[in-house]
Amino acid sequence: MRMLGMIAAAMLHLALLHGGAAQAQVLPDGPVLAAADMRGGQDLSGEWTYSIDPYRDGMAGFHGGAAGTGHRRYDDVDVEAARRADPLALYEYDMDRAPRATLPSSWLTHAPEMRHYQGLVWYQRRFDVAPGEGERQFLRFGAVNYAAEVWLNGQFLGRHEGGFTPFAFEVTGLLRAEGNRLVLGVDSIRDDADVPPPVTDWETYGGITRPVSLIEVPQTYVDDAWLRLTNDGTIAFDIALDGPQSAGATVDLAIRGLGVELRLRADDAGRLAGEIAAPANLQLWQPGKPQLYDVSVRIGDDIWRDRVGFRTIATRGSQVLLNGQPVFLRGISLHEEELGDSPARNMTPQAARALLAIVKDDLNGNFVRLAHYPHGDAMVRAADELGLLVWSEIPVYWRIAWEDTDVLAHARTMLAENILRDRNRASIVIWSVGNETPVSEARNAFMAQLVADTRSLDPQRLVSAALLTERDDSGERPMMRLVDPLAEHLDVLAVNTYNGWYGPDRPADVPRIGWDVPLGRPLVFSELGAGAQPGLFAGEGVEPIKFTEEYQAAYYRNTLEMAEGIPTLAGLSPWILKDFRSPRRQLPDVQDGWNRKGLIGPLGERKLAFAVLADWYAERRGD
Ligand code: GCB
Repeated sequence: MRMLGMIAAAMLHLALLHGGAAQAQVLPDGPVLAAADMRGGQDLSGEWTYSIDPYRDGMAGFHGGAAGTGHRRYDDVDVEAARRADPLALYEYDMDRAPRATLPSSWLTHAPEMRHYQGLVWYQRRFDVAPGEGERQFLRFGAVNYAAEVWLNGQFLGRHEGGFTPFAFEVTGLLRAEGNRLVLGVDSIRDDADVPPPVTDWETYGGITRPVSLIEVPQTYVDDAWLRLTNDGTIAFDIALDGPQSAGATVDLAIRGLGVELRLRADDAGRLAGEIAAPANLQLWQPGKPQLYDVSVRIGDDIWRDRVGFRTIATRGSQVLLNGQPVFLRGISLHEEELGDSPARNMTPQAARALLAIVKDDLNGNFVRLAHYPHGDAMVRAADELGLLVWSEIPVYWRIAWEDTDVLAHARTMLAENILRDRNRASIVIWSVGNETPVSEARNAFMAQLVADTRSLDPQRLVSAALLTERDDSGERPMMRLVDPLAEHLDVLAVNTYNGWYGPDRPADVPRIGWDVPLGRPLVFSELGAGAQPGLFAGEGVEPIKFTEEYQAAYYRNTLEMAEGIPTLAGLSPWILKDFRSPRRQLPDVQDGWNRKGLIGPLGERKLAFAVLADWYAERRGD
């Protein structure tokens, strides 16, 4: 079937995508470069040099003035040659001869002395390039944790804050054929005005943790494109061009395998939007058959590509509906930490698939909560391909400076960066705006703004947040109550529950605990969990103590029994698939810097509780 091109002003969705004052304020500066990972370009992974700078001498002098020449790691200078040329030249760094490290990776594994380093680290990468005549170039960073200042050939390009979302700078005209010098000052220190705040329950993993690439495009190119199936049965699209030929440009949109070939015309701002009836031969994306289609958008010489699945997500009463059918979310939570005894947040596509395959094939899952911040492109792509539903979250976690308008602006930008990167991923069904944030007026307003932003950037997906509950012991049995005013803004109610681990209950007390939650909407246990050191057993006839595998398994059996008594429960994502590094967790010989609530250990060792959950999910398989 071939569809004729159509684009009608009446169908414009631009108001949602780019219009409106509230919207403009949250959109990140600079290019979107949607599906940047599909554009190829020059991969700047590999060998970089680095130099620690705990006193930030490269940023400022010790009396507070400008940094001195001898400390400015970003200057475009061959330090060794400069020293030889001038006997009085004084340099106290040399990025060309500094220690080497292979990126992307957190710096924790660069050298033993970097394991607990927090602060500023300078990174340099030299590279040659043959820029195409008349082409534009962008440097794109998948993520730098936490803040990055970037220089190319001695010229400052800009700063980015927030360790989990991509950013890019245009560098057209700034490159030379040989020996480009790309320098980043990467600072892992966060303060109370950051998102997340300094205190969390995971390892910080400072550094350049996701790929860096040099992307080349024609003068006018497709900066953003978003396709999705709507609940009305149409495929809707929004496209944004950038460059001198954008206004009124002719654009070709194609979906291979569906016979969709549209010739469209951009408006004066280089944007276009519209919708077509979904072709009859469309295979819906679903966990049991994660069908993806090759999509392309062409303007002149630029071809934007992505692989997109089409599905709907909605709620009806207390059910979550995927493609109109109720689905129970058989999930598990994940941090962005690869298997191994010395992880470095080096989440390659293989590492991501290894974790997700355990969820899908062994745990009988269909859902992952990617906690507590946006995970890398590799992870969400793998979820699309393997067929796992995804909860995607921003690190609005615990104690945020709710009253600070700059913090709100920052959280909104991070949210927008995450949504703009991932709107084409069928796997993502829930955007979460935060985790365990204590109720207050300022917090309620902050979170409500994030919910509103989410809905305006993506009206189709479900919005949630992991909420705190209150415990009431005044009656016959303990009651957990959800009394958070944010609940009324959410499509999916989500709570974390740790009765039987934190608090007074034994695992056996848990099934009688009651839940008092607003009805008529799906409830998800976004967390439940207990720790166990892999291989630590209480043994026969002994009451298991905390951190034994038997205790964790009993906790799971009892908590699942409690869950069975909650009529609106639509799914769960227990805490957590794999033990993960956390500096809060220092019980010797048991934790040693690891949060032990994994169902598997760091190397993939399965604990007893793994089978408890896998069996429970097997009984609830529906896809
Ligand atoms: C929570 C947090 C999570 C922690 C977990 C724990 O409620 O959301 O980040 O790691 O509890 O292990 O205590």
